[in-house]
Amino acid sequence: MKVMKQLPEDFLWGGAVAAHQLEGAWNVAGKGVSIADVMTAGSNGVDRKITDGVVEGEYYPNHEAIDFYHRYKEDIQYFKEMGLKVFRTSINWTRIFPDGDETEPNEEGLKFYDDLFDELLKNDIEPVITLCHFEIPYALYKKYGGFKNKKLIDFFVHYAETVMNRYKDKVKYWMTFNEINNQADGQHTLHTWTNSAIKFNKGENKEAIVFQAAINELIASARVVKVGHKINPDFQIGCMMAYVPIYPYSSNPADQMAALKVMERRFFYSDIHARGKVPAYAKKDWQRKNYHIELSSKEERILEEGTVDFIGFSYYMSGAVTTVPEVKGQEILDFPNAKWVENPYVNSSDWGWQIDPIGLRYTLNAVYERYNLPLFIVENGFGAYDKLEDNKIHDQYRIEYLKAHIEQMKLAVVEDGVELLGYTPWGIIDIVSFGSGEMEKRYGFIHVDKDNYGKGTLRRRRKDSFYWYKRVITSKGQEL
Ligand code: BGP
Repeated sequence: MKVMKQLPEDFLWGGAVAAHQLEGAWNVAGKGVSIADVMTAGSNGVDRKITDGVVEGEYYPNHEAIDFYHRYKEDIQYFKEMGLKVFRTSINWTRIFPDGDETEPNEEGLKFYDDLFDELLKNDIEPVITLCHFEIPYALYKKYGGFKNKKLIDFFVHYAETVMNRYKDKVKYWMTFNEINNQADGQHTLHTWTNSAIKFNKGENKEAIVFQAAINELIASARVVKVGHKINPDFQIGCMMAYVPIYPYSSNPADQMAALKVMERRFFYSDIHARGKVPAYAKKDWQRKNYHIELSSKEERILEEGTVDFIGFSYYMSGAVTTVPEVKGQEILDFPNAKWVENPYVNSSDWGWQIDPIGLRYTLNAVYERYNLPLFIVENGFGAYDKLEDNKIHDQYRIEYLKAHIEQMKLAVVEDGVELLGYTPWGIIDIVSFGSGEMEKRYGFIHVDKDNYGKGTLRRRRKDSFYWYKRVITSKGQEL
């Protein structure tokens, strides 16, 4: 047996973004409105909100974002200089089908991604594509109530089939729904504005509806896996999960059980994506709560036949839970006896995200053992305030974060035998933050001159992390 001493030669070093967070040009060339286009900024601790259509006088940071739509050629030169092998972005569904339910695609939108992918390939960078990264057409939310409606399955499959056919010789790695599990993750909220775009009716049980939407998305994803493999048998079609390992706060067996149960809420999605079956724990949960989730035997077969080729995931932090009454914490949805608590063994970012590099090795091991499929870290990074000094950004804190995570990633591959396709750190260039809508929560290795209020020249500057990552890639991960 070959013992791997370092990362494989063909390891996919890259960077990740999402269309709506960087492209801007939200209403040009026939593009429709997506839910991301009606989200206001959330600067200064105010949450983002979804408005009923675009309201005059509101500020929507994604409308211009960093204007990648017009500047991608320049940006790709930076990516090339850094040595990226892959670039993960998404296709903005509303550039292709403005309202989501049309039969004929918008040629101008298709042409944009043709040009973008050609430019990447010309510079030896392979595109890695997410089909839906929180960019559902707003019309599908308005007219159909989002993914709780089974009609969206056909719309999504038609969209996916259209772009997979069009780019079949340009894209090999695809992912269906970004962070599909963060809509019902067992934390304190239901993030229904992400991929499911659910419009609730009065009196509806929100949790049941979220599970229904999730099942519909999982069916859509499974159909896309099948369709994609027909279009090009070489396609690698994966899911995309947000993995946050949940540790028991203490060795109290009740804490162990609580952590396991909360984790099931996250695994539910990849259990279906990878194993093709609704897990027993979910069926029991639905039964107990009297939820009627529509899933026909034909659809069950679709789930079985459309399992994914790899597991893509984001990793930023870990969490901890306890049942110990004396320990203070935050309520967890659906788990009245357990609470989220601060883990005393890890530090937090300025946004309270618990920094835990060992958690990445733990996750790689746990997920690989659970599914035995190749893994792909498609997001990891450090959101921080950067300071421009003498035209430079000395972001040593970001380098430290990434270095510590890459070290653990290497251990998972070299020591533990995890099969890992690649690593694409999040927000390779500064973009609009999804959670806050702020520009000043920066992840990039390339700085973009723009502030939380939309002011700035959009000038790009290399940060210290740019030069550092370039060295990491050239040395194949040896020099950190
Ligand atoms: C993930 C999303 C991204 C992204 C990232 C960082 O949840 O897939 O779209 O933005 O997290 O989050 P934030 O921008 O809120 O810091």
